[in-house]
Amino acid sequence: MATAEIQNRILEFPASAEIDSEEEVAEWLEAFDQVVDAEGSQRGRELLSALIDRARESGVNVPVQLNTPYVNTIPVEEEVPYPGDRLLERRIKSLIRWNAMAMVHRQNKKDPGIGGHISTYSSLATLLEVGFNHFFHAHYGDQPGDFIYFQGHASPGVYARAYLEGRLSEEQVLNFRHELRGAPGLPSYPHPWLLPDFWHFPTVSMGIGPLNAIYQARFMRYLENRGIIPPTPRKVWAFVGDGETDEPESMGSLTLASREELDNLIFVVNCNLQRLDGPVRGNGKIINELEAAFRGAGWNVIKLVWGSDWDKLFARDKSGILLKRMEECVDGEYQSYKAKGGEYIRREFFGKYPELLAMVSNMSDDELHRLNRGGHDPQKVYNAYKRAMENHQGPTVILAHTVKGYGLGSAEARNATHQEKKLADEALTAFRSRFAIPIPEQAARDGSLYRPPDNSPEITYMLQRRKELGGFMPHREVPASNFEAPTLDHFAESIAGSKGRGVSTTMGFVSMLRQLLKDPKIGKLIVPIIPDEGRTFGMESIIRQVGIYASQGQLYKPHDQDMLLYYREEKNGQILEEGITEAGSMASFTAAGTAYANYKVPMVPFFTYYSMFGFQRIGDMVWAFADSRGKGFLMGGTAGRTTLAGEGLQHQDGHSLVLSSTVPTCHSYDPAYVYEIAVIVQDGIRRMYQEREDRFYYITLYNEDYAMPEMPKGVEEGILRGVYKYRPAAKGEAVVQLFGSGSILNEALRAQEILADKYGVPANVWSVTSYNELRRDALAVERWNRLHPSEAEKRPYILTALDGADGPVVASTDFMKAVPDQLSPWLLNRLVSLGTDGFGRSDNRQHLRRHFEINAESIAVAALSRLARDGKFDGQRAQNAFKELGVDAEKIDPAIA
Ligand SMILES: Cc1ncc(C[n+]2csc(CCOP(=O)(O)OP(=O)(O)O)c2C)c(N)n1
Ligand SMILES: [Mg+2]
Repeated sequence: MATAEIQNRILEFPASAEIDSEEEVAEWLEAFDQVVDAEGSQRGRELLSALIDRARESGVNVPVQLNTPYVNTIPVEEEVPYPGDRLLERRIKSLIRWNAMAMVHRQNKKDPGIGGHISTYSSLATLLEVGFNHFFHAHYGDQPGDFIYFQGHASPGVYARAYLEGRLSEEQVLNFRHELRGAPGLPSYPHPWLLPDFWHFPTVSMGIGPLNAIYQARFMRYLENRGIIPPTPRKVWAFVGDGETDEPESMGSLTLASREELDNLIFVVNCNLQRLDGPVRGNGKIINELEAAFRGAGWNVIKLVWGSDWDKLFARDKSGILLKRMEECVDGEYQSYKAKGGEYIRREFFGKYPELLAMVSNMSDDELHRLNRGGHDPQKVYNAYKRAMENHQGPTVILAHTVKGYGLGSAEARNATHQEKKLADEALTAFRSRFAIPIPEQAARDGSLYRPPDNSPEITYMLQRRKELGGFMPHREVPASNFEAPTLDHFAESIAGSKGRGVSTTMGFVSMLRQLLKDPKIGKLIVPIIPDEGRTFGMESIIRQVGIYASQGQLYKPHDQDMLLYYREEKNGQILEEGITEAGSMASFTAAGTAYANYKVPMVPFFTYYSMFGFQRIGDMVWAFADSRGKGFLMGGTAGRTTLAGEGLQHQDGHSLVLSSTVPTCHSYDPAYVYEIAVIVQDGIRRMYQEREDRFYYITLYNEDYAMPEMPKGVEEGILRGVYKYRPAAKGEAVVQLFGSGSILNEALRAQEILADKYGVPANVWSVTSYNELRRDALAVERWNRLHPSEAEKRPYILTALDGADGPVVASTDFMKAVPDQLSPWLLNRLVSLGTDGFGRSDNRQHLRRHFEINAESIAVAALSRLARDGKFDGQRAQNAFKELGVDAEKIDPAIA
């Protein structure tokens, strides 16, 4: 076979005009064959590669060849025998198949439309079972375990195994997709939020698993190189759908894995040739396409195309005709072969060439149909995994050829198989027979679960295998912690104010981060993450302080080496400078923010980025982070539609706070002053790591410089809950309440002066650090009141805080009006929201704020206008104020401009 393979490879090279003699080619081939026959394929490979080098040196244009023939990468003569009990493992796998199918089937019988999937797992079963029985190491004692990213739609199979292992009760399994019945149930897919002692990684949103797996493997090395955890042989396994590779997230970071030489990373692509609607590449070959992409990206590629049944046919194939036919067929045809059966395979596949047809003349149609694919052959899978484990030159991908809906009879390899949820009675009994499930016919028709007794050979074997590999998987555990958060005293510098110097909240935050990095207790746990935006945020000093993580160290002398703040890269550098990839940075944030559970080290990530390119760009990854019970700080820099001057429409963010408000465990803040950030960060670290609450933070950072005041006394609670009175009216009882957030608080303060000085209207100014926290509190209180009508009504914090403060509330923000509008149910018609709805513009802050009607003048006239409508101020005087303050009442609405 090896010879045919190589011949084919050579013949595929474009014919050169100079080679006019077939004889000459034959001579070369013969010589080559002799070497391979005598010294093996490795020697053949070396020879070829030396020849290619020589050709290149001599200026011969050698074509780049990223594809190998459509056969297994591991030749049969290099395989080792299977170490397990094949028969027993097959029995176990059959039982898992049955229970996985039965669990989905039953739910849909009793509750039509509840959904579930059986065909993904049916194609993945062997790939997972060989792993469970021989490769996946669990975490136990001081032994670190492997990380496994399961294909989300294969969850029934993973549950079915845990059921046989005795880890999930029958009741739980019977409540698959029925989580809200007052009894333990099972979530549809891998969700640590819903099953926190089981799942580690949410994967079901296509593309998120593979991307996170790459950065997980990289973060493991980061922790090792920084001495936070000892180096370990553990692996990150990512099971990925072939259709899933369509997602840019799946393929976008492949070169990071090879650049970082992540030999702790193994991808297994389940190439069942189908996605949801139909074939992945009906007109081509997904395995070859992926082979070229992964190899081009520098991965070690193992093609696992054909099962052992084909070996004897290959052995008989002296002319290479079988391989030729395999190369000719496209995936749409391969799918049809499995969907249509043996007679069709004989006619359409083998029948194309008489020689090929003759090769299978002694085989029945049934035998032809059963000719297995690599991903369904434990021997081949074992060898591929072993090879992957032994590879120490970067990441490995195994491209495993499988059949979607394997074993599902008429649903096998059909386009509609992904959506298959219920089997007909005959299909159930056929399934029972095919996989020899020892249950009565009626039980089969009912889709009853089946678990053999604890002392059966199957259960004994599978438990023994898992014991040897360290325990059950998946299994998530959060260790006890004696983490002590730094107190607010540690943030003294941030709380003291800037003594009149103009600084931005971004600068204030960077100083705070520098202090945290120096902290003897938690400094080393801090993980600063930046996507090529460090300079924008003034982080050069941090780069100098703790260095950028570079697994190879710094192999060059940086041009700015003589400067104080040079570009410092180090093997144990602390900063993750991710380059221009918010998705990759978010994946790092996810690895770091879940390290408290996955690595048992409470890493505290701060991911600082351009706020516009956060939630709206990678919102689904943030959602998965929350599902993962991730902790840490998302710092939205260059925030605000008008504070970021000059950049215009694509950059100016006025809505990330709307988006962040949708994530249940995300706590969003929009601080105006550095001391507010200090209070939020200190309390955040305490709550997440000391109190072990599953929450994380989104904090906006602005780049406008102004004097940062010293923290007034007694404002901490207000900062954290969302609002506090910052500057009361200088004279008289305030008749208007001005709310301001972030940089726009300064406009509210200026408006307070205009109102007092020019119109004799006293106003209080409040800093609103979080409308979202105020809303959540109010909703919770309201719900309690609704559920307890006989008890004394409670009051939301926003109303308690405003006690005695009357008049309209004019809320101005650099974000959309929807942000303050979150409080409208409680402020009723008192609320006037001023915000930045609409597309941004390139201009300076003064003009931007006038355009969006959130400058001090616009705030002042909004207050007067509202007072006039309430009959508390003269209408004509209010109208005149527009002219006096230069606010154009007839200009276009910025929301539609
Ligand atoms: C981001 C995203 N888009 C769409 C879907 C819906 N979806 C679920 S499974 C699936 C097809 C999966 O095909 P493949 O990756 O080949 O997995 P297989 O089931 O074939 O193993 C799709 C489109 C999803 N889960 N996530
Ligand atoms: Mg698929």
